Amino acid sequence: MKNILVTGALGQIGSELTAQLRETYGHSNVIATDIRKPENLDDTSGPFEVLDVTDERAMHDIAKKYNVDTIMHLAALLSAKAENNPQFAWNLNMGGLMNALEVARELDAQFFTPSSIGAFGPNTPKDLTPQDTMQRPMTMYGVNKVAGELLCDYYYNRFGVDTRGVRFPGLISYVTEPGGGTTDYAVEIYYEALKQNKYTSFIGKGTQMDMMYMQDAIDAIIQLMEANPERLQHRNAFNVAAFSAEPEDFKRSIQKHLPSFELDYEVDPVRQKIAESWPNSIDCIAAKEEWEFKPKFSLDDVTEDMLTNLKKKLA
Ligand code: AKB
Repeated sequence: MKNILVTGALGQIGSELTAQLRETYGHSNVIATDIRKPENLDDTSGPFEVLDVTDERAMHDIAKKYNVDTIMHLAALLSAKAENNPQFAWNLNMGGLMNALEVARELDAQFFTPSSIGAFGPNTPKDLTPQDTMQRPMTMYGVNKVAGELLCDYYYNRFGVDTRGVRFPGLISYVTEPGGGTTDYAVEIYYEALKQNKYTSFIGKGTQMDMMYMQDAIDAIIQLMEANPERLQHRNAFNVAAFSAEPEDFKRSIQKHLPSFELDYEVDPVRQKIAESWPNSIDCIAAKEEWEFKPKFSLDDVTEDMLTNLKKKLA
C-alpha cells in the first residue's frame, strides 16, 4: 500500500493529480500539502497539511507522521513569475527540491518531480528536440529545471533514491488555472472564447510550443511511477508532449465550435522571449520506448473537452 505526499497540491497539476491518486490508492493514503489551506477544506477527501517546502524540518515531520513512501514534489514557481523574481525562484525551486529529495532519502521514498520544456534553451535543436541534447536555458526557471534534473540524477546515482521525472510541455486544464507560466495563453484562450468570443494573445502569431491535456499528464505521472525500473534509462527527465501548436491553431480549433471567435495579439516581450527560446516540438521516443507513454488527446479533443466543461463551470 502506498502513502503518497504531494507538495503544491492546490496548484494546476497538484489539484488533479491528488484527486486521481486518491481514487487509485485510497483517500487516506494521499497527503495533500500546500503553502495555504484550501478555501473549502473537505476533510473527507483525505488528509491536508499546510507546508512551506523551504522548511525541511516541517516536510520531514509531515512525511514521518504519515509514514510516507512516495513523494510527488510539485511546488514551484513557473517560468514568467520566476523571471520577475529570480532570487525568490532559486530559493523556492531549488531549496524546495533539495529538501524534498533529502526527505525522500531519509525515508527511502520513491520520488517524482516535473521538469519542463523550459529546461531547453535557444541553442537546443528546435524541432523534434532529442531526449539527450544541449541544455543551456536563458531563464531562471530553465536554470532551476536543468539543475533539478541533475540533482535528481545525483540522488539516484549517489544515494539510490528512486527518482523519476518528465519534461512537461504547456498543460491545459479546466479545473485549476495555471499561474505565471509562458504557455498559460493556451488555457486563457478557452475561458475568453466562452466569456467574450475573443482573445488577445500575449504570445505572438506563429510561436509553436508543445502542449498536453492534463488528463494525459496525470496518466503519464502515474504510469512512469509504476514503470519497471529496469527499463528506465532516462529517469530524470523524459520528454513528454501530445501536440505542438501556435495561437492560430487554437483559433482554428475553437472556431469549429464557435465560428465567430476572434483572436488578436498584444505580445508580452518577456513571455515571448521565453517562448522563442523553447523548442517548437520535442521528441518523446524515450518515454514511448521505456514506459509506453501514449497521450490520448489531440488539439481538437482538448478543445471539445475544454469548451464542454468550461461551459458548465462558468454557467
Ligand atoms: C510554463 O509555461 O512556465 C510551464 C512550463 C512549460 O513549464 N507551463
